[in-house]
This record gives sequence, structure tokens and C-alpha cells, in this order.
Amino acid sequence: MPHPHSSPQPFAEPVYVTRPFLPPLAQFEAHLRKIWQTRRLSNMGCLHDELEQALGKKLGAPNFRVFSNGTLALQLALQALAVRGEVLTTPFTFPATLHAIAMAGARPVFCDIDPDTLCIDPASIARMWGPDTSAIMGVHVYGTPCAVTDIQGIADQHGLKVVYDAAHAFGTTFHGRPIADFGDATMFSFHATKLFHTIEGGGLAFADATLGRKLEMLRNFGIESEDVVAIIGTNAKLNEIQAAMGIEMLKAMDEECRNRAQVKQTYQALLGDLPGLKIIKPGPGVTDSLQYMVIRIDESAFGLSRDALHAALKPWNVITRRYFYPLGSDYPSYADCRRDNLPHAQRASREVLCLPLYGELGIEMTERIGRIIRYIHSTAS
Ligand code: T4K
Repeated sequence: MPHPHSSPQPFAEPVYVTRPFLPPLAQFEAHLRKIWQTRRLSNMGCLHDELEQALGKKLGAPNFRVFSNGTLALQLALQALAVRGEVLTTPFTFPATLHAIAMAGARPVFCDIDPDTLCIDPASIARMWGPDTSAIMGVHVYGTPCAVTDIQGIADQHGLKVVYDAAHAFGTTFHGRPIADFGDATMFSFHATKLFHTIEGGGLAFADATLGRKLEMLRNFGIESEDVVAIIGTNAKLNEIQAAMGIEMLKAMDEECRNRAQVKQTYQALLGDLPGLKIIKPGPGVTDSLQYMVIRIDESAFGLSRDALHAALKPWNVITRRYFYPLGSDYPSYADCRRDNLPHAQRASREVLCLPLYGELGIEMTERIGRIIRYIHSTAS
């Protein structure tokens, strides 16, 4: 352990919260060469279908479709399930969750979160249910599963659909079950900033196999056949270059996960004993999605607020992110939405900070970030 007062060196270049993994260029080029020959660029080509199948297997989802991004996958899930009126959800999320609800023609209703899991609190769901409610949208925040059993219980009692935003939960299992196993539909994001990515992209696992055809039409302008445009749909197709990236990324997952796990262990060793700094970990029975490295700052015990630490790290070229601040319930667009009291969400939004996490970061750079945080802490308190 370094001496807490020895001054570390700032980074010469910014170290961001993430840096996308890329497969070896030669492997990707091989796909590009084929694409150049076949001229098949989009609209459910071979690579698209290959990736869709491989991802369904990987995620333990027998019913699975891919989309151009996670936000549209979420919106189309709600449309496929004919969700209307109010959707009980969490304000502690990325804007995409709430905008997908609104774009699908429904209204978010804000529930508080569980202070430990940071996911939607079933007690708050029960309080906020109303006659206009048709669905619950939980977010498996940082890859920590929502209280899936309690949520399903409330949904069954009131006849509600359950949709999960698993943007952060690629590959997560909960007591041995794939995260895609819960609810009516589960969305995964394959954005460049995610562990597994297709540059932009998203996927949807769903329980009712008959939704498959409807989702295919929703992502392709509602076209059923050459002669029939059956429903109103959009353009949410994943193209062949995105699919090629996904196919190559899948090959690299094990290695990237090993490297990220090492980075997280290094942070744990350097920061685990700092008063007022809590490292957020996946709960019991959960495999870590290795998507984010999240700490929570208790200002009174740490001596600095989360915002002060976020700002203090910048001159060292350590660029952290406050996922999720501001809270969705504070966006002007949702000012009129019904809401519970949100003390736990408000507190979490003030206290969480995502540190850089990606395989390439390696042990040495992680140790340096850890030493910088210790140094900032020691000179502040
Ligand atoms: N639901 C939840 C709970 C989500 O968190 C998200 C997305 C979604 C739904 C929607 O899924 P998608 O429609 O995106 O599939 C980023 C991502 O853009 C977003 O996908 C993600 N959540 C969110 C948590 O993080 P920003 O605005 O923070 O991105 P940005 O551009 O600031 O990137 C963060 C850092 O990553 C940069 O400082 C540098 C690095 N970076 C980023 C990109 C895009 C790179 O090094 N290279 C890159 O190409 O939203």
C-alpha cells in the first residue's frame, strides 16, 4: 500500500470512464472484405442472423432479436406488449429508459429505489400503482438484478407487464439463472461503451415467442411481406458492419472479463479501507457484469462530497462519470409525472461515482488512479 501522503503523478492523457474494446483489426477486415464482395450491408443479412442466434444462446434467451440500439429495443418492447398509460419505473437511470417509455406513448411514474441494490423498490411500486398503470419497468442498475420475485408478484396481482432494462447486465446471472429469464421482456445495450458492443446496438429477450414476428415488423417499418405493411413500425435494424463487430467481440469476452475483474480487484485492494468510500458490489447470487466500477461517497465520513471528488480528479486527468445524475424525475420533460417520495434515489444520485473501468486499463494505471484518490482524500481531510 503506498504512503497516503506521497504525491502520485497526473496522467498525461485523459483516462475516461471507459475505452471500448476492439477486436484485432485483421479479423474485422476479413468481414469487411466479404461485405465488400457481397454488397450486403443491412436489412437482416447473414452476419445479422448469425449474431442474433449467437447472442440468444450466450444470454440464455430462446426468444431474442437484435436492434440498432438499446433505446429503440426498449421502446419497441413496450409497443409489442401494447403498454399504455402509466409505467412504474425508477428515476435512477439513464435518460433512455424514460424516453423509451414516453416515445412508446406511455407515461413514467417515479418510484423510489432500494438503498442497497439501487434498483426500483417493490414497496414503492406497490404504493404508486394506480388504475392507469399497465407495466413496471425495472433497471438492473450496474448489473445488480432488481427484486424480480417481488416485482413479478405485484405484476401478477394487478395484471401488469414487466419489462427490464438490462443495459448494464450483459451475461449477468442471478442464482444461476440468466437475467433474461425474468419479466416479459429484457433489453440489453450493445453501445460502444458497454462490455460487449456492436458500436451501436441493442437486443431484446422476451418470454412470449409469438412476439417475435411482431418485433421483426416493428424494427422494419411494419412490413409483413412484399404486399403487406401490417403495423406502424420504425427503422431499428442492426447493420452488417455492426453485426461483424458483435461476432468478433463475442470471441473476446472471456479475456476482457478477466482483465476487468483484475482491474476491479485492484481498486478494491487500494480503496477498500477508505472511510466514507463504499465500493458498490453485485449482491448475493449475482455474477458481476463488470460493466461499471462504482463507488459511493458519504461526504461526512470521506471529507469531500462526490461532486468535489469528481471535480478534484479532473486535473489529474481522471475523468469519472456521475451515473446517474441528474435524476430522471428532475428532467423538465417529466415534471408533471406522478412520483413517490424519492429520498433513496436522491441520495444515491448525489453520492455515486463511476471510476474508469476497462480491460486495457491494467493494474498499473488502476493503482495510480487508486493512489490519486487516496491522495485527494488525505489532503482534504
Ligand atoms: N438504459 C440504460 C440504463 C443505459 O445506461 C443506457 C445507455 C441505455 C438504456 C440506452 O442504451 P443505448 O441506446 O445506448 O444502446 C453512455 C452511453 O452512450 C450509453 O449507451 C450508456 N447507457 C451510458 C451509461 O453511457 P454518455 O453520454 O455517458 O457517453 P459518452 O459519450 O460521454 O461516453 C463515456 C466515455 O466513454 C467518454 O468520456 C469516452 C468513452 N468513449 C465513448 C465512446 C462513445 C470512447 O472512448 N469511445 C467511444 O466511442 O452515455
